[in-house]
Amino acid sequence: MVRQEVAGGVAVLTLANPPVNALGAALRAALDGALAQAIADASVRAIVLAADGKVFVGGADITEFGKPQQPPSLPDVLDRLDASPKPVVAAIGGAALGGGLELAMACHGRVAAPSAKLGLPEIKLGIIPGAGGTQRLPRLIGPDAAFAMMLTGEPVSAERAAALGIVDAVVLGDLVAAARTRALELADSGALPRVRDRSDALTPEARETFEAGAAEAVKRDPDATNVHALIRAVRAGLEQDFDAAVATERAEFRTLVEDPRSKALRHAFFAEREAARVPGLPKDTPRRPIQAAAVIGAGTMGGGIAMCFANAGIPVTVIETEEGALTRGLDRVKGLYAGSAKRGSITEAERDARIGRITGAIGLENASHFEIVIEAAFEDMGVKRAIFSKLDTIAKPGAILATNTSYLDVNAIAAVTSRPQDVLGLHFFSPANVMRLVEVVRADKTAPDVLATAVDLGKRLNKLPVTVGVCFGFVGNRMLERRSRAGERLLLEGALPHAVDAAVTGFGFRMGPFAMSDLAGLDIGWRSRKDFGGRAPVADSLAEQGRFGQKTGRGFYLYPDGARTGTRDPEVDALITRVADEHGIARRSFTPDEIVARLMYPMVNEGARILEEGIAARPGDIDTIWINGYNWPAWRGGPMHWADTVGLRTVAEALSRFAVETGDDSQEPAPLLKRLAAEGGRFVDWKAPA
Ligand code: 3H9
Repeated sequence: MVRQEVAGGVAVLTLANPPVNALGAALRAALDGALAQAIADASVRAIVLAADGKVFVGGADITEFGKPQQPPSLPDVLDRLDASPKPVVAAIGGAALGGGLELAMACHGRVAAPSAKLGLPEIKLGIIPGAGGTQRLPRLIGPDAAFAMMLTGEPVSAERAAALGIVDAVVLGDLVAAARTRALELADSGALPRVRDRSDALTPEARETFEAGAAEAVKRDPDATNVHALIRAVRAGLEQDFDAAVATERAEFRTLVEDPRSKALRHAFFAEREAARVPGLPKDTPRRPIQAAAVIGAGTMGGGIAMCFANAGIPVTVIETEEGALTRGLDRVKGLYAGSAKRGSITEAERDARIGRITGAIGLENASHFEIVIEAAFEDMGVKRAIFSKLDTIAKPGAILATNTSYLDVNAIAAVTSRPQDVLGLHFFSPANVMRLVEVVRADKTAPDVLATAVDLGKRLNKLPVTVGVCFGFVGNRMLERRSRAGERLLLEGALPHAVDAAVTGFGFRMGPFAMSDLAGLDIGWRSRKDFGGRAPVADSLAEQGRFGQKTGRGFYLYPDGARTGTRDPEVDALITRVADEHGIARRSFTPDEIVARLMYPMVNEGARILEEGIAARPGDIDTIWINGYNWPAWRGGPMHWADTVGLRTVAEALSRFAVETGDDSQEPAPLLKRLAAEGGRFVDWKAPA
């Protein structure tokens, strides 16, 4: 796991623990042993720490968290590294994250390749650095800059790391050779610069800026236990000696690892990675090459999807039926790129390059020479079938034909073509250029190589592709429909929109369902219910009055003078009471917990049905979809993980009660949920029948 080569007085220790050199017990032991050997070897004057692969070290091994710790611990290994009488220089060739950066900071020197990225992303896993990171980083770059970096968890580039003082130099050529040179220089000079001994960056100004940043962070997210712990750990470094402060950090880290938030975030981390693997689709499934794409429709979705391709360096042609719509669509895209360049998130050259990859064309016949065509036209079966039957005659043989439908039957769309094996759904989320989630909808006849190509393409577009089966609304919207239905029912039973929204934001969503409806436009749901059936008496009454939400200044809330946040409208409250009376529904008050249960348990129930039907392969896929497409709070791990934490018996019993209270039999627990509840089981342990 650690290769050792000694030459010219330098021992080069190379970590080799694919895929990301995570510092699991075996690697820690191997590193500890290799270090001890190099220190004991009289022919060795200096040591270089390098790593195989694209990643230097991806951090501690997250799979070990929550399990009994196997020695040696990472802090112990780093203590011995730090105390080495011979200088150790880290050669950082790729990402040095979490424990990886902590390892590098315990060395006496650090050089990095230009492509390296350095960061302490622990906060994203609900924890804080636990191997000296909260102490060494402030000593290197000041508590203010270190706190800011640890608070976002975002890595910095090698160049930025050098400017901040995290690495000594960025090396263009042979990294290990440069590290050797640096290590020998240190050995010659007799210097053993240890980060723990430094205090020059702990200036009064930096302390003050840190405290101001800490106060702001707490105000933004008062319930984030790990933010509070991070602040205490950094502060300890300013008030206590290094060893005492490291002990404080370690105690905070240990507590956080057991925190339900961290468990949920770790579940989300692994679920996201597992989602990329499609059961039954062998790794070596052939892929179809994709060099350029066509997108049909220059609306908001079409434009956003085209941007995804342009951003990933893939030329894309947007096809419309008439000049006006095309120009409007392309102008909107250009406007978005101009905005990004103005904000500094891309350079002007990058803006021009991206715009340059998007061309427009009028007429479907222009889709003839692309390897993939994505239809993003109006959400109407007639429209989609007409497009696909025409595409069937136009597209070149082997082209992948994808629909961006968010609800419709992809099998029925595929059936109008003579090549259903080439057809699948690619459900992007709005705004498509921003949202990471893509539901890859595998239709009955989709060929394995088409599916594998689509999943790969999703990754190439920097998206999170999750494969789902065909049903109305797929995974995300099908479950959302359950929540919407429950929300309407709650209104009629006595909870007002603001109370429902407050319960949902209190749960951790950024927005409640009614504020969300107002933002999206009430006309959308209203029209779709007209097309597909279903009644939402309150939302429909509002829409019938032309109250479409923010865009008309009135919806569930009022938006006077273009306000972005709504205020309560007594007229809406009165309307709700009237509709409830008409339906003979008795009204009562609901606690926030009751509201959350009423809204979320039916979603979990639908999730159970989705699993039973094989629409989603794993509970984690459902969680990944909800976290990345619908703003489900990641620290609650997604609806299925959350249901496990609530207890499936509690959920099932409540659903049976809701079925009686609402007179809606579909609220009865699904067979899978019922069975797991009876067995004391959890979704996380559920496996699809082979
Ligand atoms: C920490 O360090 C705590 C310390 O402060 C204190 C300790 C005392 N552990 O993402 P990918 C797996 S906390 C275990 O697809 P990429 C991953 O599950 C840690 N496994 O690759 C996947 O497995 P599979 C702080 C890990 O090239 C495979 O590696 N560090 C770990 O797109 C490939 O992963 C972080 O939070 C891990 N640490 O991206 C960094 N990391 O193939 C977390 C990855 O079976 N990692 N795996 O599905 C990442 O951000 C990315 O993996 C990385 C590579 C950027 C490194």
